[in-house]
Amino acid sequence: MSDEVDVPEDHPRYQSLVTRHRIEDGVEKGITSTQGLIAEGRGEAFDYLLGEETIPSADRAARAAAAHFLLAEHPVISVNGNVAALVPEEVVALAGATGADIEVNLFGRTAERVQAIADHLREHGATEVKGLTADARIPGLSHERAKVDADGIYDADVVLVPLEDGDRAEALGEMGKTEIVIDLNPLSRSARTAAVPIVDNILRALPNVTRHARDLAGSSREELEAIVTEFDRDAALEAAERRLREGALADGE
Ligand code: PTJ
Repeated sequence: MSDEVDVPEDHPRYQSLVTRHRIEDGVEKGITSTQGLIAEGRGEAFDYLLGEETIPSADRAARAAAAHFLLAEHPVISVNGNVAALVPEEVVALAGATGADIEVNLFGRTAERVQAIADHLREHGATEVKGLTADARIPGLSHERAKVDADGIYDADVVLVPLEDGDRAEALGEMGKTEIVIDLNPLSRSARTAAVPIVDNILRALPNVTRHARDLAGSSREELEAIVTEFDRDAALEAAERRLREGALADGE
């Protein structure tokens, strides 16, 4: 990543500066919305409090997410402007490891931005990107995020929805879909709605889910189902909140 930005890798804020640069670049390329800059700032603050590391409960959540992906008939990874700017290759890698579809779904949807994101994902190795047809609607949602592909998110049984506000997460839950959320804020409505909330930076969380999926690829349905059943979402949210409020020593995580 050193060629991305003119900051030495031993700079104490290197990762954060690279991340900011990717988001800025995303805005310049018409991929990320200006709202996305605000979301990034919010995420950074939470990550700082988490200690900028994957806490054990987030790792358990990533493993449960991988098990859900492998059990699913039709898993879909939903991509917005921040996700596309930050982790395009990692989205493609997770789709490859789990057979998931990739679908662009935006709060600030414009035809140009959907196209720019689809092109960007293809430049990073995606073969098929959904979300351009938008021929179905998620019931109960009035804004642009309701627009989905009939053979994509609308048809999915498991959906990964990273970095977004809560009402689509709720509406997808009401459609009976299993939702996996990646969000650094354990108090957010989307994290609280998810079957599997992964409270971690997407930069760490996505490769971690892929690693677990590769590791679990040879497991039986029974083994995968046991991982899903054993995962305790409330305990994961509580552990993350404790870490934010009290730090690493207090929570034993
Ligand atoms: O591209 P669009 O038009 O679909 O818009 C996308 C944004 C992100 C602007 C939109 O979904 C939005 O406004 O989101 P919010 O309500 O700001 O929520 C974003 C959540 O993601 C917040 O809880 C942040 O803490 C969290 N977040 C931000 N960056 C990261 C993150 N979580 C994990 N990893 C990050 N890098």
